[in-house]
Amino acid sequence: MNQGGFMGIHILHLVGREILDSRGNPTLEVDLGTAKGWFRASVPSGASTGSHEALELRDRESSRYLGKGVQICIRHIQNRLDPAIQKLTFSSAREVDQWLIEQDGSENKTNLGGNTLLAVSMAAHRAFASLANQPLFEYLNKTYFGSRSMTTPTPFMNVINGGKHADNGIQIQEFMIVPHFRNQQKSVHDKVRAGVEIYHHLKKQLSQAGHSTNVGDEGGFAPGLHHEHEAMDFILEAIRKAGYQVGSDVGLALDIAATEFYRNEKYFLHGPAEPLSAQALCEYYVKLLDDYPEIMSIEDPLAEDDWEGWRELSAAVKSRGRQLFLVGDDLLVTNPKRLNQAIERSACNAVLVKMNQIGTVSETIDTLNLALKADWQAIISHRSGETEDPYIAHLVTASGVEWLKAGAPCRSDRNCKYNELFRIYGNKNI
Ligand code: 2PG
Ligand code: MG
Repeated sequence: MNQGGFMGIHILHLVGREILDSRGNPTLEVDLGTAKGWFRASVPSGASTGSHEALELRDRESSRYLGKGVQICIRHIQNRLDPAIQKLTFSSAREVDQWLIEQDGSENKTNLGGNTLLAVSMAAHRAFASLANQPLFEYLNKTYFGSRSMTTPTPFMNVINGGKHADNGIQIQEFMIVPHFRNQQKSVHDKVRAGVEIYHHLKKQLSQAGHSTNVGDEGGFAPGLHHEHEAMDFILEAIRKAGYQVGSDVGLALDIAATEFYRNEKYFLHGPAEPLSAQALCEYYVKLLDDYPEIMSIEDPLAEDDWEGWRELSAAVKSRGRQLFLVGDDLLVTNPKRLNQAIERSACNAVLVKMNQIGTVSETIDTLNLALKADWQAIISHRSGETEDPYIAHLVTASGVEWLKAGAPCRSDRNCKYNELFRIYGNKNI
């Protein structure tokens, strides 16, 4: 950055405010003021968070929003960041991120909070995009991805919720449909449409079978099913009923979120009566993959620090020649150090990318680029607690990555991401 430099952006103001996320919890929104106008961004919040994520700073005052207020972030913005930033001019959004990281000065954003830093970082990128007269996706693409060519995004839509995102007794957190249309050229509109049609068929079937069609945190249904097979069978039937081919048109993806049921080196996938060792759990997955060949992706099948379990599953899948995305979410927390470790140990082959796990836009993209360089798959992801900010639709477009995990096509906190894709891709039918 340069003091009073001639090029770049002079940030005149930073204003933080508390808004509500999709779960009715407070979260942070920032307005960043420049001579060109105001730029706004808000941050999401997870429920099944990895312990290695950047710190999400909250007030912890139980008398206010049950301790979840973010007034402390607002004070950091008002008292520390805003007065300091007004003296500076930045020539790139990455410079703003570097400055934010220095202001925090900790390994895991524990001083100012990953949520504080991310909100400012996101807004700063919007400001720089505007300065360049570019939509956000184009600015991110040119700045960070060497103008890597676009790929039509394919949604991972979470249509049945369990685990921490629902109260229905299923341990697996997410059952997703992936309308990838492997052998056909389809637009993003067609892909999202397929997901919507399957979602509505699923609702009809669940209802006809006497199940609740109430939805969980990410808009997927949360029926009181007893076993994961039941959930998958309902979904496969819905895909067929909607007129799509299971496997070649639409695949299945699971987020096990296994850290949530891991205690004392045992996995309680099927409740307290059936503790499973990592090895037994891996055998279970191998059988599941045989029984359901349409599963194309499994996220967090093992706990966040069970490196040996991950390596074992990865080797078992590879030795069977099974094509599968083994996705690290809580394991990797969008952190380049953990990603490098996973690459060295062959722990998995895909990374879930969540901006608030690491705390700035440029660091998020550095991790993503590291994964792409290692020929890994990457999935750009929302959080279970979301806002109406459709930022991730721009990030997935900019990166040229195909996969966007953004929840069921239900509730505006999820649909705003799909709607933004419709705007970005317009009538281009790409
Ligand atoms: C996940 C996410 C998003 P959360 O585990 O992948 O689906 O959930 O935001 O609660 O961590
Ligand atoms: Mg996950």
